[in-house]
Amino acid sequence: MKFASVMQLFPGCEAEYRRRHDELWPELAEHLDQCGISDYYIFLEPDSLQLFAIFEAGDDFDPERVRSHPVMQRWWNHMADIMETLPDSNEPLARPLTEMFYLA
Ligand code: RM4
Repeated sequence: MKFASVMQLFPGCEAEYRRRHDELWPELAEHLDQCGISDYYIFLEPDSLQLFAIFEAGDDFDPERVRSHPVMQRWWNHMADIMETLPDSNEPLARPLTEMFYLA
């Protein structure tokens, strides 16, 4: 199934956000893969700077497994200066999206 959410980038950080993802740490890619995540896209809406993320994962997908790994924590610390995070941590604020339509 697909999992979609919206995150918020800070103004002027578009190029830096792309650069960091172009250099995604191999150990983070490995962790996401081991959590069953594939076909992971992030799109930017350039006016609002909203980041639309969507990926594929199995029905047994466990977000807590993604969240709790040290490499995920390190990546979120690394990204926290350029995107909106939760009040008490560096985890990005990711608002889940509801599927409204699908056409195969
Ligand atoms: C994003 C954000 C997400 C992460 C991706 C790889 O900017 O940190 O949580 O899954 O990077």
